[in-house]
Amino acid sequence: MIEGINGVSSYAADIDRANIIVHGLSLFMLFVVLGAMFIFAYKYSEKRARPEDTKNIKHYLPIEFAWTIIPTIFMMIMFYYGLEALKAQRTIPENAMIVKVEGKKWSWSFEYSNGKKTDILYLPVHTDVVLEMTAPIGDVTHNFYVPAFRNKEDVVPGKITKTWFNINRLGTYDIECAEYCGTRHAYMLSKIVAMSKNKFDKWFNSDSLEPTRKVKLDPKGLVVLKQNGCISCHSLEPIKLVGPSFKGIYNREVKVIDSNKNLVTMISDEAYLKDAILKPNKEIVDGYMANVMPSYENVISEDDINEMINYLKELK
Ligand SMILES: [Cu+2]
Repeated sequence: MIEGINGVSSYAADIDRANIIVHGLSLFMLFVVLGAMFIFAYKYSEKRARPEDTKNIKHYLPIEFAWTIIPTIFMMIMFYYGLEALKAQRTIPENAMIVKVEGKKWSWSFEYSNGKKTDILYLPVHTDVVLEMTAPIGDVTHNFYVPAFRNKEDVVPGKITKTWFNINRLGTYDIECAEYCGTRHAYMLSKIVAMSKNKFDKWFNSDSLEPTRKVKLDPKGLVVLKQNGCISCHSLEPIKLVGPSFKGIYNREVKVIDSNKNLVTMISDEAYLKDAILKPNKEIVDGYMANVMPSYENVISEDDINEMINYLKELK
């Protein structure tokens, strides 16, 4: 079964029902109209009927009532089920678990009430979860979309939007960005891992960033890179994405365009890397675009930046 065919949130069934009713009635109407069109085109074609054979009917009240009242009833049915589904999806429950979401070009990050930060959203099943979502000022509008939950909500710079769901089945579900947001929009992906309440609580109260102990823990520097969405634009492999690859980035010669628009050669030492994180538009590596990367000044702590650079040094 393709993941997400069966809805797994508490309101997915309402959305699916509205969807089937709207499409079902629309298809029915389409066949009625097209059917009548083909029957009349055949019956009254030039070969089969002359104009004088046909009575000149100016008005036929019963059919005028029928084609006004029946579609109106259909519209009201669609409206009713659509509204019910929308209400279920848009009524944010009280006393829910809250997770802060940040969507930026081009990654998602999640922050829990105890300060834990992850790039995958770990959640308990059978629990109301409210997401408080935003994007950094200067970024663009994104859209938090979990197909399996039938949920979709804009994520707007400088504004908090909310969405909620209650997951009713264990599993792993895709998060996508549903608002075109630039070069790496199609790769702005993450996952929701729905776990039992016990497992979630244990993880929530632990120091671990990943709930499965079996997995080898990432080095601190890599955790910081993931949490801040760095690797959605800078590959850990020797691949050119929106930004240069991280592989072998330390201590090599780089041709950059400096602030006076001159092409100069620099050595990517510690100071250079730090500058590239805090003032990304000061020097632009030749062949890349300016004003794509946001500054991480006051976003990533000094310690974390050092951990990142230590990690990059090892990535030969
Ligand atoms: Cu996006």
